[in-house]
Amino acid sequence: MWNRMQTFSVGSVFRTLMVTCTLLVSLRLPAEDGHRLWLRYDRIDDAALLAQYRNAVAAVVFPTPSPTLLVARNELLDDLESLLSKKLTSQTSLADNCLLAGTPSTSPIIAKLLSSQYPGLAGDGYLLHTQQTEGKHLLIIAAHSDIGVLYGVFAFLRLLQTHQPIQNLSVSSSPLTQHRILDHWDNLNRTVERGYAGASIWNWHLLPGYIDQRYIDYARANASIGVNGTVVTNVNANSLVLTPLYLQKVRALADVFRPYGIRVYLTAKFSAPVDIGGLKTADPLDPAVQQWWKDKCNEIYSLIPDFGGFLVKANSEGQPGPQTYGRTHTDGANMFADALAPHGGIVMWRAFVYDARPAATSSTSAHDMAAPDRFKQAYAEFTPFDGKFKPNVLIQVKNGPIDFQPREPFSPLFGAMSRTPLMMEFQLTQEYLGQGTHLVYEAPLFKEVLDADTYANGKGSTVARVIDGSAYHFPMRDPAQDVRLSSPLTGMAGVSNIGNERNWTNHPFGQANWYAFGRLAWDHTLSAREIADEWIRQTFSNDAAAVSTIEKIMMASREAIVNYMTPLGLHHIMGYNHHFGPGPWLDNASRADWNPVYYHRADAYGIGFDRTPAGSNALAQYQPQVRQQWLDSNTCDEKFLLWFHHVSWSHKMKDGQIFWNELCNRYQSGVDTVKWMQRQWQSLTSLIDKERFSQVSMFLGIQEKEAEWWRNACILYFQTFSRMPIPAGGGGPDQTLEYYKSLRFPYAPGTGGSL
Ligand code: GCV
Repeated sequence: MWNRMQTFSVGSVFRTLMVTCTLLVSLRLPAEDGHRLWLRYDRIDDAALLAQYRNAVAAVVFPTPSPTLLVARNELLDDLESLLSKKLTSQTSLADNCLLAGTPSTSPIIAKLLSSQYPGLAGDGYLLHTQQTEGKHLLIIAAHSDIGVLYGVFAFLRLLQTHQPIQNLSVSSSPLTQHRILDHWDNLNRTVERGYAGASIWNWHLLPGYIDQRYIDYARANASIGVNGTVVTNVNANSLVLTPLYLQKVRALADVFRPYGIRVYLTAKFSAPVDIGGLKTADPLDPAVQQWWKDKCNEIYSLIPDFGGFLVKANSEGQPGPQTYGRTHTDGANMFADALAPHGGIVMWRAFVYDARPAATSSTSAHDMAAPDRFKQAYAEFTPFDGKFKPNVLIQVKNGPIDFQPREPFSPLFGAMSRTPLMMEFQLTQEYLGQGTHLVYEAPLFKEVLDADTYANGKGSTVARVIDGSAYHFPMRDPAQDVRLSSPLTGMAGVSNIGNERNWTNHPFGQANWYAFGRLAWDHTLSAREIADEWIRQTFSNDAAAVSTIEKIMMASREAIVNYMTPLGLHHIMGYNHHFGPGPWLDNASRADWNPVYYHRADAYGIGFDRTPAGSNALAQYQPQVRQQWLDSNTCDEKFLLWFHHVSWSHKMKDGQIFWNELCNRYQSGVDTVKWMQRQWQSLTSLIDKERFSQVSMFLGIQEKEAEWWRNACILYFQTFSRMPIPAGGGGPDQTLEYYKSLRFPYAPGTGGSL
């Protein structure tokens, strides 16, 4: 060692010093690699506003008798320091222009304020309020619970980051759903099913000894948008996670997340008593099996006292379940419910079930167009059990009847289970929405579903009100009043789009979908545009041109992808298995309802799946008012046309065009919108940091090529049936149909090696 050190020359020491200094300097520069998400808290760049904010927060009083309040206070002080370039510490006595934060138990002023002026604020809701007390101007962040205070801190910081006035505040906000959960489809080997942002962020091999800083960053980001639960493992489950070795790892994550109000949930593989418990059966009515799950829950709660519960995919796509033993979904779900109930845990039982029979023994052959309509199966499986689930069971329903397509009508289950709490399942990861590279802002999709009227309990029974419980259980809720009545379970889940990429989601705009999910799970009355506006201001810039241009791009993006992939109600016509790219011609999957041809049904007459009484009659699963609005192909909202009708190629569309021309034009307009998005983005060169600007530019280039690919492949294929010319005006396909059919992607991401 000594000899080696002796060989250092003065020159090399100098060079080392230079490199170290350069590194230190560059580490201090605000890196825009996207890791900071919407939590950037850069110094307010408007001098007048900065002065105003500095005056408004001259002092802070923030007692911290709990880990959560400590996290909240540190968050507030650190972020104020960087936003205002002003160091504040928490003091004990009030001063003029003082920010006072806490709960009724930490401050008598807050106790009085909540009881006198905000009696309706409940649960984890928060309050931002200004008032004069003993001649002092106070800015109060308050809540009944500690986690509510943390939510309030983030809401206050959001006001500053988005340049809002804070002089006269009277804002109160309570979550409209209780369980706001990210579902990770992450495997224990760190692959992520349908993940396009690298490997899983959970480094199971190094847990519990090594706590990656990202776990803390993750918890903080989720808390900032109100997410309060995480299912850390894939619904295509692995029993191993329930073994003592792995439970220690799960415990370590739970310990990190706890101060941020985030509970950990696990996916439970139905066969676990056999896989790891040494039992011969997993029959939910077998007393030994029931006892095994009770013991397992006792073990889990002894390690993780606030464990959230289980998410279960049963009898779907090869997963075992109660039907494996001749039992029902209620038998299965209620068995878990009984084991979890003494500890306050919940069961999220998925309704994504479309024929439990394994493909090999299925009666539905690959070419069988008369095979049962997959659209109808979840309803058929679950409605007979309405009202029969234990009170700590939520049925988790995907937003549409098939599978997270660019556009789906809402799942009929939302209008058909009045005695069962239903939990929304959205997919943030873009399995069917351009995967890792397409800019698609999903809030318009989420809102379209949430705002759809199920008519389940009269007009106004929107999907959102079914989810938040108000459609059946409470009088119509006035969002302006913060009244939260006692309710059955409510919840919303988003299938995570997070991986170990430095910027979390690979595409910088994927972050917006994570953000929008959290904000809507908290308050589904927010509009997609409002959410985009606040996300852009926090993530990119408050510059007016930047905000308005990015907002326009985002708001146009979802309709664009519908148009260049699946316009006018087309669905499920993508590549087999990896779901990448177009594959409308595919017809050789092992079961009929995995084939695109089964869904579009193109023939010499026309195209589309007839779900009217003349066809599969899936429409009968909706309430009469909903059914009526989609029943007639001449009046059906054209965005759902092929979901419900087999229309002729010359069907007259509302704008007077024949269907074939409209279809081609829609494909072209999707491509045109992507080109427009590119031009808009290019106009932002000087307003966006170089790294993210060029990243998004490159992704938009890929998106343009793939949009053209979708258009070309689909139009050429459908033309073999319509036998009509492609209308003028659109770019023409530059390859043959055979070329598009020949493309193969054996290493497309997201299959996790498990498909
Ligand atoms: C986790 C679709 C996806 C599967 C996914 C499944 C589900 O079929 O392609 O990868 O499995 O939905 O939601 O369970």
